[in-house]
Amino acid sequence: MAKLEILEFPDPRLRTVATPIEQAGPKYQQMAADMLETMYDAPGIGLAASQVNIHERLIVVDISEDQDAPLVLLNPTYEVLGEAIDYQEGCLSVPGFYESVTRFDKIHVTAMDASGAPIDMIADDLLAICIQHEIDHLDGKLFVDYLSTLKRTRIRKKLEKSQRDKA
Ligand code: QAP
Ligand code: CO
Repeated sequence: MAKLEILEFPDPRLRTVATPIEQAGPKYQQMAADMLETMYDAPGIGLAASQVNIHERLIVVDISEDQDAPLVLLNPTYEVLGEAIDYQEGCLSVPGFYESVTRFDKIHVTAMDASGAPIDMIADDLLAICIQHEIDHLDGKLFVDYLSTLKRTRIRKKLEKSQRDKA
C-alpha cells in the first residue's frame, strides 16, 4: 500500500475530465487500496482518483465511523430518486473549508467493483451526497463551483497563500 499526494484547489489538474476504465482488475484493486489508505489517513469519507492525479473513473467512499465499510466504484453513474437537500460539505482538495451545497438525498448508483463485478445500489443521505460529490470530481468539478464567485475567490486566495507558505 502507498499513501498518495492529494492535489489542492486551485490546481488545474483537478479540472481534468476522467476517462472510463475499460478493464477492471489487479491494477485498479491496487489503486483503490492506495486511495483508501490515503483517505483513511486524512481522514476523509470520500476520494476520487482525480484528486490523486489519476484521471480514470474510480472513486472510494467510506462513511462508517470505524473505517470498516469501504466502497470502491469504477465508472460510477447515478440517477436521482430523492429530493434536493442542502448539506455542509468539505473536500480533501479544499482543506479547512466547509460550505453548504444542494444535492439529492437518494440516488440509484450503477458501477463496477475493482474486480469488474457489477454494483447496483440505492444510496441515501450522507452516502448519496458523498457519491455525488466524488462523481463531480471525475467530471473536473469541485464543491466550490456551487458557491458564489466571492466565496470561491476568498477560498482560492486563502489556499494559494497557505500553499505558498508551505513551499
Ligand atoms: C466529500 O470529503 C464529502 O477540509 C468527502 O481539513 C464531504 O472526506 C461529501 C476533510 C462532506 C459529503 C460531505 C476535509 C479532511 C475531508 C477538510 C472529505 C480537512 C480534512 C473531506
Ligand atoms: Co472532494
